[in-house]
Amino acid sequence: MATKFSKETYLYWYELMLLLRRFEEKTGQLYGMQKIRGFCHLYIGQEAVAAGCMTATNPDDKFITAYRDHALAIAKGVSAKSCMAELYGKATGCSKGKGGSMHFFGVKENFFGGHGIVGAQIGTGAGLAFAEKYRNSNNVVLCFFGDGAARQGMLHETFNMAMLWQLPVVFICENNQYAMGTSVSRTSNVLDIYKLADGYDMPSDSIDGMSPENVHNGVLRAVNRAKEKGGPTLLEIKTYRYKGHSMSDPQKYRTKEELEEYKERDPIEYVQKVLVDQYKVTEAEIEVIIDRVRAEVEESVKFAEESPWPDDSELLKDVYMQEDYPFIVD
Ligand SMILES: Cc1ncc(C[n+]2csc(CCOP(=O)(O)OP(=O)(O)O)c2C)c(N)n1
Ligand SMILES: [Mg+2]
Repeated sequence: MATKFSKETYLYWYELMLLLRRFEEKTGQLYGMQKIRGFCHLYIGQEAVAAGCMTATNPDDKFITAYRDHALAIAKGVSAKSCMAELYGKATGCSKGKGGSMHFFGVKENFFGGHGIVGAQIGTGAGLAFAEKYRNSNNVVLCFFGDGAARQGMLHETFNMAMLWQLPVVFICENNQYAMGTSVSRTSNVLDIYKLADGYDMPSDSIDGMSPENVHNGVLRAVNRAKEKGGPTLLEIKTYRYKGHSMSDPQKYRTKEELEEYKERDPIEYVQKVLVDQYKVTEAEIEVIIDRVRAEVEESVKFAEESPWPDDSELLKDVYMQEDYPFIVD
């Protein structure tokens, strides 16, 4: 039976998803103005995944994802200001302006990136979970990757070890149906990605990613399993991105009708409707939230604009190659 969620939960989901959407829309605009450069992948359409994952986890639980990372970083509590500054390449960015769009990071917030190599974070995510188990903590790692990344060899080696060692990790495949322009059916005969878990006797589930309730319920089941020493779970969360893969994508691989079909199930509009129809939230109350989100995004841009560029002396800091790096010998 579906759990009934409180008004507070819907309000939280609404404000979070709206912030993620508005932040990404602003990012798209600023990219067009060349304030933001380089690679940039927007999360618009996938917000219900972030929302459901947040209410199903604790702040101490760790998230790790691929390059489509702005929204999950913000959801985890990395400030919109430091994220926008990172997009600008400024010193106040969450990766000191040296990571850019694909490499957001927030140690304090338990957000472990932001990874540009497709599938690489699957192994790293299991490594984080190994550390949690080794330290005897009760924390869980949510390891996100795309449908394209699910075809990488890294996934199979990681699933094997994660099951062998019963690591506290939830593998979340955000199946938005395309890897750049390549549809799921062009990459494998196995269209149900959750079935990849079967080869390792790993529990798995398929979840409707346009519904924050379904995401919450499915992720919570998997998180509880991990916390009760039941090991990993693979969740295939079916979602959709409204924008192109990155900033220049003619999107010839999909029809307008397909896009419109998903937009009709937009999670933000849906949650707003629940708030208004079921919880009698007034239009004025909704406006207050919209204004608060607008102000937060505007402040983030102001902060990024006014922040300094990284100093030249920063160039070799926090990277592997340092003069005093002890393992490098001639
Ligand atoms: C190892 C590797 N191969 C190829 C690429 C180029 N590349 C960047 S994104 C991408 C598609 C990945 O799609 P998916 O995993 O579905 O994630 P989505 O972009 O849909 O979030 C590819 C092939 C890369 N970054 N790394
Ligand atoms: Mg994809």
